[in-house]
Amino acid sequence: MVKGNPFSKIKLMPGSGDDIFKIALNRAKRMETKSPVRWSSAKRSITVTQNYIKTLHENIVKRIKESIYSVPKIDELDDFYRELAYVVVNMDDFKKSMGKVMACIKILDKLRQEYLIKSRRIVDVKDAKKLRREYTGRVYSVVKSINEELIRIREYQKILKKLPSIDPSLPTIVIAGVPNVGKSTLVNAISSARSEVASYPFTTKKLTIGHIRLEPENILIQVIDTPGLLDRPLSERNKMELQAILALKHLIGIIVYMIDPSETCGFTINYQFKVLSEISTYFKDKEIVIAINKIYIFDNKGPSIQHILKDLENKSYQKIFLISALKKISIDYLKEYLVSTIRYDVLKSTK
Ligand SMILES: Nc1nc2c(ncn2[C@@H]2O[C@H](COP(=O)(O)OP(=O)(O)OP(=O)(O)O)[C@@H](O)[C@H]2O)c(=O)[nH]1
Ligand SMILES: [Mg+2]
Repeated sequence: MVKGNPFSKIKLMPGSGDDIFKIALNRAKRMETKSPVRWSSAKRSITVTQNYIKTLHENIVKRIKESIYSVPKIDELDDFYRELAYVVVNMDDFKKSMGKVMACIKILDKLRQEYLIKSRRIVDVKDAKKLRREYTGRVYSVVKSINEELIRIREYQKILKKLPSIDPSLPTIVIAGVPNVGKSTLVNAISSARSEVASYPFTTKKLTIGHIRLEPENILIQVIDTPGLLDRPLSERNKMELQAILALKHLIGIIVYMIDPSETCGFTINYQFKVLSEISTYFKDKEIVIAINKIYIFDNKGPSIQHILKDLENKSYQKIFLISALKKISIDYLKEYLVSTIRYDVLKSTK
């Protein structure tokens, strides 16, 4: 099974402390009417009050704990998601907020205990009502005191839930290149057509994710493109964007950098070389394969293919493929190379 975003199953914290309190209070109030009429007034008042205390407590605490426990332990996650989580969320603040909320749960537990004991001394209905009112007031003020934290936790949870669904345990081919160069078309051409779409932090563009299954070893390879990420010079990025992009290091098996020699993508060859050279610098230890795309519409207006090839050779890029992602020209060669390289790496590492 392909793993995805570990935060996707987070159960969001309710919108505010008031929301949690109101629902719990309604449930507790319903308990006020439930008690056998045969009992004496004092016994009935005690039972009603104890049920009220337990119900109010349980409905608040359960809802909050459920949400907090549904957040995976950040520091136990794989490098990719841990790093991304640290970039998109102020982790100190998040942890502090959760800590404060859990401390308040302890106070609520104590209050429950205290009022259950007090309730044993109830003598009549009036007494019982007074105690319930007092308990309710104290619970409300505790919940109110963590309102800001609850709201903040919910905001952070929402951000984490939105992280892309990528499986960091799979060998991954990352397709890079300037906008419109043909990245998504290539993902679809070399991997399962059933591509998923996910959003990555700091870009409004959607990533395409596909898979290739290798037989007979049953190795699954993930192929993703990088619109809004590896599509312009990294030196123009702010620190947070750069960190989010560099988190990709934890995934990458091979980078395929696509070049559009026809320049119909709207970017000159010079610019495309600039982006390539920055990716090469930032991802120094990764293999970069060059895919010169859209070859059949090349019309000699820009630099010739020979010229581009010479330039790439001078820059020591060795694996270069001339392809068309759209017309599926030489896609098999490119795919075969990528797949056999990854197969070799995987088999070598499991030996
Ligand atoms: N003529 C020609 N057009 C192609 C080829 N490959 C892709 N295209 C076209 O180029 C355009 C952009 O392709 P996409 O795959 O969307 O490019 P992209 O790199 O994913 O673009 P962004 O996601 O915006 O960064 C589309 O109209 C494709 O049909 C090709 O080999 N030849
Ligand atoms: Mg695309």
